Parts: sequence; C-alpha cells; structure tokens
Amino acid sequence: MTQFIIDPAQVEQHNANQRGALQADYDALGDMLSRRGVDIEALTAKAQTFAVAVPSWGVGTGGTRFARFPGVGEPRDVTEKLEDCAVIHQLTRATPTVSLHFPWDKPADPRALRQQADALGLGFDAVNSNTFQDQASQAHTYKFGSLTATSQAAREQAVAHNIDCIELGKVLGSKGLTVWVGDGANFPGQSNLRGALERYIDSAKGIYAALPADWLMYIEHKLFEPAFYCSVIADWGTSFAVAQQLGDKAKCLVDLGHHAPNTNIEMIVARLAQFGKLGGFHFNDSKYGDDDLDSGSIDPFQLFLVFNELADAALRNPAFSPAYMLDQSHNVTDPIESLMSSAVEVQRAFVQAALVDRTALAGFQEGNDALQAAQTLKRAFRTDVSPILAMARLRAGGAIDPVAAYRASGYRDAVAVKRPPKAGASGSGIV
Ligand SMILES: [Mn+2]
Repeated sequence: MTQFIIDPAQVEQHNANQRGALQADYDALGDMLSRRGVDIEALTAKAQTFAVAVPSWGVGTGGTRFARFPGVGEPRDVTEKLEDCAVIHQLTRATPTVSLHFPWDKPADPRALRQQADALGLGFDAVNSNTFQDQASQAHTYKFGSLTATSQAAREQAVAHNIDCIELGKVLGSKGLTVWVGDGANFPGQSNLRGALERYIDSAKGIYAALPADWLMYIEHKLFEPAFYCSVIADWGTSFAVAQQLGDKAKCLVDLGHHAPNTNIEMIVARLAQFGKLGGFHFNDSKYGDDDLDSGSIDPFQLFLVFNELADAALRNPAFSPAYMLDQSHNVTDPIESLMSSAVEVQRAFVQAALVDRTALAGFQEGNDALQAAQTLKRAFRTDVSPILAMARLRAGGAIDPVAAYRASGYRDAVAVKRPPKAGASGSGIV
C-alpha cells in the first residue's frame, strides 16, 4: 500500500474541478487525430508507459559558481529528498524512480532507505559517483584529477569510491552506475592528452570488473567545465571508444547540456543507438553551455527530434530501453514544480514522437521529398498532446494539472515549518 505524501482526497478534488474541461479537450483532440488515422487511446496508453528518473540533487535549490539562494523547506537529507520525489511521482505518475548521488546521499542505513522508498512507491535508478570534489574524510585530493590523476593513490581511491557506490546500489535495488568525471586540464601542455585517457580506461576497467552481471555502467561525457582547456571524456566519440573497450555492460550517457551550442544531438543519439551503445540520458536544456535549465524550456524541438530518433531505434529493436533521467539545476523556481514540469515536457516529446507518421516519412525520405519529410515531423511536433498527458495522469491517479494541484496542497508551506534550515547542509550540485 503506497503511502501518499499529499492527501489523495485533495488530488481528487483538484481533478473533479478540471475533469469536464479535460474530457472536452480530449474528445476534440481524439476527433482530430482520428481524421489522421491515429487512435488517441493507443497514444494515451503509450504515454502511461513513460517513466523518467528524478535526480535526488534536483529537489534542492541549485546554484551557480557565484551564489546559491536556498528556498524554504528544502530537504536536508536523503529521506526528505525521497519525500519530495514521492510528491513529484504522486502528481505526475511519470517519475517512479530516483537517481541517488554518493556521497551526498549516502544513507546511514541503506536497507531502511530502501524500505522508505518502497513505502512511497519509489525505486532507485542508476547511482552516481562523485570524484569531482574532495570529501573531508578522503586521503588523496582530486584537485588534479580522479580516475585520470597522475597520482596512482588518487586513482585507486576514485576507483574504490565507484565500487562503494555499486555496493550501496546493490542494497538499494539499483541496476546501474553513472560515471562522470571533471578530469581534464586548463592549460595546453598541462596534461598528456593520450596518457590521461589511458589512465581513465585503466581505472574504468577496475570499476567495470566490480559491476554485477545485470548492471550497466553509464559513461557520461561533457565538453568542458570544470576543465576549460580539455576534458578527458569530452565527447560522444571518446565515450563510445571507452564503452567499446570496457565491454557490453558499458554504455554511453547523453546529457543534453554537455555539448557545444548547435551540436546536432539527435544525430549523436542515432549513431550511439545504431552501434548498441546508447545507455541513457540526462535531460535538461541550455542556451549557451551547460546551463542545466528545465527540460524543453529553450528548445523543445530538439527534445522532440531526440525522441524521434529514439522512436526509430525502438522500432528497429523492441528491446531498446535507454535510461531516462532528469539532470537540472533549479535556481529561481520551486524545484518540485520544475521537476514536475520537466517530466511532463519529456513525456510530451515521447508522445509527439509516437505521433510521427513513419510510413509516410520513410516514403518521403526514399523519394527525396525534403519538404514533405520535414512537414511530417512538424505535423507531429505542432500537435498539442497536452490532453493526452493529462488523461494519462488522471487515469493513473495523478493530477490533471500537477503544478496547480501542488500549489493547492500547501506542501511547500508545510515542509517549510517542518524543515528549518540546517547550518552547513549540503546544497545541491549538478553533474
Ligand atoms: Mn548529467
């Protein structure tokens, strides 16, 4: 029996007030889609299959390199983070799992944490290691790198931390480890470019060897920052090469923000899927660099084009199931509202991609009809599938309008009283 954080009667009341308008919109959209030969019920059922993991670090207010302005009622530890994640899933019914980050979320008792998650109807997605900052207790600094450090002791410490993450994840029921390192250089000549990658691969092999048979290791690349001259795992090509070297359980993770502006990310997605190395995503959006803005807030068309490639890959291989995670930093919004809205935006792209008439598209591609091929994609992208998403939530017990239901619940005010700020509380980071 799932323990709901927000009184289900409140959600029902919210839905009762909106149900009539939703049904009218849903029926109108259903008529329009049926004229295009599309069954709205099949799309709604598909929408209900969608799931994206919430990052534990996302429920706290993020920050920039300059400052962090904490919000009220922020979770102070991992158990409170899980409560916020449960609210997001209760209202959206699209975020059944949480992605933890160690050591930020290291539980005193991992079994108790798993029991709490079970009670809240949550599971754990991939766990994330952290070797991009020093912890008070560690013997060797990561100032000059972790998995690629010239210091063998620092490398061994970083490998051991990743193996600790796997061990914790096993207790929690996770099935994957995401590895991102900030290793790189700020000056030409600072680092031997090939030597650093050789050390990375050697370290990664040590982690890979500790991976259970049913786990995946996700290699996350990032173009720049904190290293500003070169990053060791800077791009999908390097990530792909590393994943090839490690073996079948190593896959590439695409964080949408970790590319140069204007990079054709959907093509990267297509390439990685073609060669069986697309492991999953960190969804967010950006205008300039790794901005970690809310998914779909800047370029929803790019998000749609990514899902268009994923729909194509799924048609070719029904077993294809990349891991979906959000990875955002919320500086000026209530993190719960941002994460709910972002989950819905990613789900929107998923449903819009399912609307693409793939037979027509293939015909236009074959016949070199560029204009109609582009219009086929645009027709799907321009379709407002909001009533489908709302109906999927309603049928699954969620809220027709998650943000409105959340605000009406008074949850933030209630936790502001229960969670007074704690001195020195770990804020949130972003990877
Ligand atoms: Mn990321």
